[in-house]
Amino acid sequence: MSAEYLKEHINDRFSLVHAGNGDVSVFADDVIAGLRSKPKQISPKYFYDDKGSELFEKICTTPEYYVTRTEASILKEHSREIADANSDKSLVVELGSGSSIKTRYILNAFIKNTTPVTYVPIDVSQILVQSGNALLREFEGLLVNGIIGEYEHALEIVSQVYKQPKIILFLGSSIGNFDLKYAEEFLKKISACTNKGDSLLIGFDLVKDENILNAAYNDNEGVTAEFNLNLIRRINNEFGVQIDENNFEHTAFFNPQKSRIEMHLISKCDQSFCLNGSGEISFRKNETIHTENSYKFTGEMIKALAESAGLSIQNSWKDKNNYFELCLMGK
Ligand code: AVI
Repeated sequence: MSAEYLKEHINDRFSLVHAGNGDVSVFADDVIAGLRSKPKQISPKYFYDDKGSELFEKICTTPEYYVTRTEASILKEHSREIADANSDKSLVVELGSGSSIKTRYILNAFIKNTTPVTYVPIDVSQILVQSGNALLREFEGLLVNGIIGEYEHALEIVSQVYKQPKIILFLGSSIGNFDLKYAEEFLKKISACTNKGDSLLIGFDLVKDENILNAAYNDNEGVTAEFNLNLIRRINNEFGVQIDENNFEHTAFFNPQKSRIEMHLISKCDQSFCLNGSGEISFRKNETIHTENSYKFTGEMIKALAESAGLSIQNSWKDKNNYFELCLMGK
């Protein structure tokens, strides 16, 4: 493992690697560049500071956000079959593990086939520490080797460190937050990190009734709005400024031409501020910061994506409403 990665030994069954990225200066440069671009935009990866990760977990429990519970129902029903199709593997890597709640179905099924199972959760947030400890209390036959950092760096570490057969999980339709070109590139990166016989289990949120989609990103309790507005709070914290978050409003809507939910922060008034001597950044009333896309997939889109990365779909499962599809891919 290269020296830039700092390994922390938590206990005999739990270690953490800090991939040494995601520093404040990268955030600052990206935010300034994004707010200077036209239209203004900030990458959704910046939602996930500790507060943002907590809010995302809360979104997953809102009645409108069907994504998590639907995928969980598929995992609950098919984890045994997935583990049996991968009975040669005792290494489970997960990109964007968060609280690892849904992953429990998979870990449980793998541990029934073989122990110990090594679980490598990858996340940008410290949430990993808490969720890793909780998993260790629950599963005796588990070792946790977490990686805190961004996906690309973490995949490099996975390639360097782990040579045994593995299954990589990329759940929650997180692939939908990449633009389609980058989704292809990213699948290629995952593919490059796999050997023949390795598997990728990946979730895709499917195109459906627009009302259901729009409600999922505009929950009544306002958790998604708070998640979106947390970006302003993060900018305030990390730049030491005081932009009034009440001057922005959350909006999210399905764009059928692009097959995606778009999330924006709308400026409620003309306003301007400076960030780190960036010069003035100004907003007209109703101008927006585009903060997230969440693509919704068709079977054709999934197939094309897999093919472009040189992966084949070995099996796939949907829920009874056809809201979500979980695909097992391999080389
Ligand atoms: C993480 N990701 C798949 C979520 C989504 O549905 O695109 C993020 C999210 N944004 C608003 N609500 C949930």
